[in-house]
Amino acid sequence: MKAPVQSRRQFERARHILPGGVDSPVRAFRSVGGTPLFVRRASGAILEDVDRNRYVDYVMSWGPLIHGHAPRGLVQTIAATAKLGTSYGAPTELESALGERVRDLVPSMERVRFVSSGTEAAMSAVRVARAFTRRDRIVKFAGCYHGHADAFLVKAGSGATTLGIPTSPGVPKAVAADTLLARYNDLASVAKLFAKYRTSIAAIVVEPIAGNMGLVTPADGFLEGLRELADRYGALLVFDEVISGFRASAGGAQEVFGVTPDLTCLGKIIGGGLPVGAYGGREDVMSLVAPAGPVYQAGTLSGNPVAMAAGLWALGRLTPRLYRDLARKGAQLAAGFADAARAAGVPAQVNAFGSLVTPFFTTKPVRDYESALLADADAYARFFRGMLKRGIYGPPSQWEAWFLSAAHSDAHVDRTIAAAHAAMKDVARGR
Ligand code: KE4
Repeated sequence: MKAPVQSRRQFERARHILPGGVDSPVRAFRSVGGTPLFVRRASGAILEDVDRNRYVDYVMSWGPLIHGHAPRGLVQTIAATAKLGTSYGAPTELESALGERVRDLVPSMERVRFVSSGTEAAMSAVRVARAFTRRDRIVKFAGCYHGHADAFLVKAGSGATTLGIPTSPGVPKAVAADTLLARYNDLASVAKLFAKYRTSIAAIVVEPIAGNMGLVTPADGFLEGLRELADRYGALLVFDEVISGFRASAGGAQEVFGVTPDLTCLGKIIGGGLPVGAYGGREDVMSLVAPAGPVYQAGTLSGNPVAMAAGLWALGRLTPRLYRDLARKGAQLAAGFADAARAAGVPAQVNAFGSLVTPFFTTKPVRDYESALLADADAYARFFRGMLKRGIYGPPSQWEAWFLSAAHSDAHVDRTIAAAHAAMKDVARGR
């Protein structure tokens, strides 16, 4: 790998206009050290930085690129659609087509509203849940991340945890007070909140497969238990499937685990790499959303035609073979990380689900935020740097997931595992 000379230069320039030199905090390499790599281009599984270094990429734009970077057909679709116009602020049939495709894949989404990010999807879903139930409180889980809307920046995962600000300044106390915190995979912690707040809770909001404290999968019965508690107290169950949607399976985590939420939030894959989020669910709930109902939510670029076309391309290629291959390669990568850690005598727990993997540098199983926070972030940083210098670009944070795509070949995975054996030795040596 060549020294990041150009990245350093571009980062220096960026810091004079962009807070922290980036447009999203987790990109800043704060917890792994070194200069964030500025990207020149990417194709398939390969990312090239401005110093012409090439890496096997496992950030993959944090999840949207299940088909890899810039597949030819996707680029052609985007170009062809853009030639007709890039945005109208008026309805197009592309929105209905993508909405119908989403409902085919996720039948609980009887009605869908497109927005431009996962944050917008989650904040809007909570607003309509509050309106439908006429209640204000919500339950979220420590370590889960649902975007940066005020209500969610309480013990939030992802970049908020990475930067050590899980509860953000600027969130009014009154807002935070309506956000009740439970422990992931701990139904008793949720039951306790309902016992206390009973019918003042509008919704339980949960990542059915958690990706923002690093990867944590739901314990047996956890999601079913949330469904039962929501029903018992008349609250809505909101699945934030921004990561797991179309990734855990074509129908998301709700299809895998057979638990049906009242509302679902989507993002990432749904836009094929362009800015799309969506929320939707029961028709009686979504009928409250303006202009059908009184719950206001709007967006200049919501349902953008180019983004809709990209989403249709991406959701049109979610074949059983794709998920079989992703699961095989994900399992291979997870086993490779575990073998490499064992061989180097480095304590590690590797969590995996399909094409999502997180190596936690800790001796104890990671099943919630508390156990995730026990992971050694410095050891992860050494692993990250060891992989980077060997041409593997992983997420620059212990509390994120590694994402595979259809473009990751067996050779890419083998190369990654070989690099992991060397990088784990760096970790062991404390380098
Ligand atoms: P966006 O607003 O970033 O599109 O989506 C927010 C969001 C909502 N829900 C879940 C489960 C999410 O994972 C996210 C965003 N994920 C992070 C990565 N873990 C985005 C990366 C970033 O913040 O730069």
